[in-house]
Amino acid sequence: MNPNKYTTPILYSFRRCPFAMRARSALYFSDIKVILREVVLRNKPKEMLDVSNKATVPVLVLKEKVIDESLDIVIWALKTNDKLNLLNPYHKEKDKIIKFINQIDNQFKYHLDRYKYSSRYEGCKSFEGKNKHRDHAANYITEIERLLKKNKATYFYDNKLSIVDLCIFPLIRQYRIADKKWFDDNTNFIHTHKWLTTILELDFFKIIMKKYEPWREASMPQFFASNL
Ligand SMILES: N[C@@H](CCC(=O)N[C@@H](CS)C(=O)NCC(=O)O)C(=O)O
Repeated sequence: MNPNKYTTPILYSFRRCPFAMRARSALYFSDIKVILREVVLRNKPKEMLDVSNKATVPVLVLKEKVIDESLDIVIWALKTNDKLNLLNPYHKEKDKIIKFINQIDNQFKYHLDRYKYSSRYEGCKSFEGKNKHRDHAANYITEIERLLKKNKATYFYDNKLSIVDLCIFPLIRQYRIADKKWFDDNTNFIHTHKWLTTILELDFFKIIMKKYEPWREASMPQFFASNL
């Protein structure tokens, strides 16, 4: 059965999910309009689970296929239309940048979750304590700091916005939000702070963070597009 009866792609999304934020960022920069279905994570729609048994957002439903990994959505969108050449580092150093993004998505995110949502992990065997996980995650920020400092840059690659910035900023933003004062006062994070602030002040950020009502089967389509 065709999972999408519309000609417009459908994006199952969750506003604050860093992976969905990265997908919406790429869709924004590729000028791809989608029908956005805001998901309540504890009550995921059957329509989404029917097309992807991973049960995570984001999920992009095209006429011909379903893409249910955020990085794949980013790459698909930018390959479709990349007027700003955001894929430049991917074309030039694919393995290196995918490895870097994967590290943030996995190792960094592991500690981020235990720092930001520490109460969920109290009593778990592998839980080392909120601040220990904060400090483990900080090692990745140190690496980000080193890269930005080394290149004397605001952005990661060629000092221009790219897939690397779009993919990792939502996770670093979450890390800051866990304790803004601690992050902002940390003199070891000066370049990362500037980088994050610069990104959050770009026009696209307001658009990708627009609020949508949770989707129900009877809902009228709500659209997400760069010009909305
Ligand atoms: N590797 C996936 C991870 C996506 C992910 O973990 N999304 C979270 C929300 S941020 C989710 O849907 N979790 C399922 C749940 O909370 O039930 C991707 O990059 O798309």
